[in-house]
Amino acid sequence: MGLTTAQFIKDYKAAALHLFADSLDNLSTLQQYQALAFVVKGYYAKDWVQTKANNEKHHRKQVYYFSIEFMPGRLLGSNLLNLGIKATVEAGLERLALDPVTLYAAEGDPGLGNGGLGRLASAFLDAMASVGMAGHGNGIRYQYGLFQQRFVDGYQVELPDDWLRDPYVWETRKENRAVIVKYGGQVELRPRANGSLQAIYHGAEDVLAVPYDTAMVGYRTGCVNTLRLWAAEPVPGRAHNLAEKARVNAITQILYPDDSDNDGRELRLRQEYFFVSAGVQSIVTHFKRTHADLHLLPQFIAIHINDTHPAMAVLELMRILLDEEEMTWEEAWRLTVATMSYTNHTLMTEALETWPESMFAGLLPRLYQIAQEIDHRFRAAHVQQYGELLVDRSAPIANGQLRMAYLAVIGSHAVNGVAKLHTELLEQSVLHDFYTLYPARFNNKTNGITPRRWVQLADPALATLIDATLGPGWRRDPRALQDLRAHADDPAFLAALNAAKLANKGRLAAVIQQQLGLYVDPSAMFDVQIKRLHAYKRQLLHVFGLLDSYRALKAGEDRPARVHVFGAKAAPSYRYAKSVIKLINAVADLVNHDPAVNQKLQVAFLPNYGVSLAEAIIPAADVSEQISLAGTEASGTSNMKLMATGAITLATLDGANIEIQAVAGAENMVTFGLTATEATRMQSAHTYNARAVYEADPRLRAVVDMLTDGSIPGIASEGREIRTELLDYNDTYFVLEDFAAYLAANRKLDALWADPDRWAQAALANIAASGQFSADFTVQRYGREVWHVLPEQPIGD
Ligand code: 26Q
Repeated sequence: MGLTTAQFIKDYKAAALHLFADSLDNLSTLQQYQALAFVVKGYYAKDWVQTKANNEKHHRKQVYYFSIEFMPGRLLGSNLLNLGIKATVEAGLERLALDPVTLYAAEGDPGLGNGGLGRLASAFLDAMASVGMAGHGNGIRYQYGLFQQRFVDGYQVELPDDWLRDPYVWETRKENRAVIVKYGGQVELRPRANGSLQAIYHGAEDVLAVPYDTAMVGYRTGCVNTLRLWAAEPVPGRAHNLAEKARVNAITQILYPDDSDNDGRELRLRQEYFFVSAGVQSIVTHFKRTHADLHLLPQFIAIHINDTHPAMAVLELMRILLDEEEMTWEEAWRLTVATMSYTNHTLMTEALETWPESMFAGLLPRLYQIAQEIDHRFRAAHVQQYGELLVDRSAPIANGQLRMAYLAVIGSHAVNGVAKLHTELLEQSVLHDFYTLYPARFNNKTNGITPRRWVQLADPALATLIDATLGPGWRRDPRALQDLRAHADDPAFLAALNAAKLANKGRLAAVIQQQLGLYVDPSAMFDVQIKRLHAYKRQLLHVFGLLDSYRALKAGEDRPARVHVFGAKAAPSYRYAKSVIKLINAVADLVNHDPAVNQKLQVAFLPNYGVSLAEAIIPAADVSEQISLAGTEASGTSNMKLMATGAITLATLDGANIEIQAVAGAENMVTFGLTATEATRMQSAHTYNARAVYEADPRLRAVVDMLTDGSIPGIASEGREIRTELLDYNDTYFVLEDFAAYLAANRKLDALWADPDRWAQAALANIAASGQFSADFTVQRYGREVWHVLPEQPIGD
């Protein structure tokens, strides 16, 4: 947009006056930020209206991405970038003697998700707008986001994330678009004249769903899509006592942390139905206003189910088509399957959602009837050909449970995993029966990230260097980064690359100093592992590696200086994960205070890892630890972000690591450890003996023994618990088995580090190859192959 600095200053001053009846310099930083956001909202408002009008006028197919989590990150910087006015606005701020970085930092970071899945959903919204695709988000406006993490005495303490305490300036409440969601009661089915059944509800509980819309601004496309988040409120004008009000408000009060325990499951079910019902209702209502014939639904609407949490969209759309639109089952089913698609994000069987039939039937009686009918028809359709056994194994209702992943597969025309290996494993294991039944539905869609946030916004030093080298074309099409390879032998370029990284490390060092009171040397190797704390992700292996270094340094061996940077939240009820957090903090205490090693080895565990902290850490990483047991991490996305800013990946052959290796080159990455096939074989043949591995390797014995021999103060019970998991429960995730290979891989990194030019070349190869993982391409593949909103292209583009 053609904004001048002078015009911006005028607009900004006017906003300050209008919103706060004062001049800019009298406002608090928060108010200055709010006024700025208000101005920016004004700059895209017309495009937002226009995008909606165009979509309607041209009857463009709309994609609705249903996700129980979204993690958009701060929006001010990305909106400015995407509108193409960042430099203009920053120049204006400078003239007003305001610091842009301070203003950006005043924005809250909506943590409406746990991790990868929620961040992916937001990356896709950014990407869809940036490729000009009509794609919107549908989710929950949680009053409290994921807990804020503090460390007290090295233990994780959770504080509520009251992110709405300051008004969220980007959202708009759409009271006139509210819908009613019904729970419980009884359903009476009364035959209609045409032979169909009319569903009449008695004693249902009505809840008002109020949408809050936030604009998703495309990168210089003029396309502005919508993230619609629903809040639960009592229906106005009806008598509600305090207890009833509290029950209603509870529906959208809290985000569930990724917990495997069974507490509060019914509330979670209410949440899922809440945003699914509200979303499907509003889609159908709007569709009927703009299209003559509901039978055209799949031609103009795609609904995507992000993991199983919104899987009951299948049932809800069936309910509306059957009960409200009076369609026959066959018609309704055909339209539903053609409209829905589903992404699976996990192979862990314990993470596959199931609901007890009794709970489901009590809360959602009509949906339960529909699920039963789907179950009957599924069994009837396939029993002849495949036999009782296979059909019972894969039916959506069995053993008193509704199996949401199976329902999602049966009710969708397309099903995908999130990396090649993950999709293959889905086809071979968890969803194998369905792969037999519906092979054509299965497809892979490797995840992606948005280089706009992770490179352009978070790593201006690198972005400036790339501009100077290639010109700005990579900003729109990051595949152009491949051209950086031509500079692999240019010493000046390699030196500049190292200098940019060093500057970023200096900035992170300041954050570490400020947060932890720890001085770290920016010239040391920054070795980063940032992700949820989970046994399968094996932060423990990383700790063992650094304990081995601690011992080696104490014994007088020389190693390049390393700073181990961790960021990780543990689910509040996940005991083992919390013990590993305590362990990391205790090890940090030990090594950081030991003058015999702390010139060479330091540990910085930054609390409250989330999108904003990731923006500070990622550009400063030299090493990206992606060390999950092969076959357990569906894809990973921090692996992609870290490679994009030039970190060298230290990885197992898991998830998208395999694809990173393929594009970056095996010589530019260090891999180690069991393959997925080897791990599975050892598991099923029961050939793994963790204790024998421990006994056989003196280095391993030494670090495992440190858990319990008092050499790490303050972890008596945690150390024992972890040791028990490893030696008595046979080390579920093969930490001990992969230990020796992990050490060897680390020595390879040390050798590479000793040659800064060679290191810079490897970093360069990663940056150059990272463009492939832009979510822009991922959503285009979904658009062509799953949602059918883009023209088909030959496979293999
Ligand atoms: C389940 C039950 C009750 C409450 C919460 C949950 C819950 C919440 C969140 C279960 C799982 C999640 C999130 C899962 C997730 O983030 N998975 C990650 O998805 C990424 C995007 O596809 C992948 O890159 C990661 O490999 C995968 O772990």
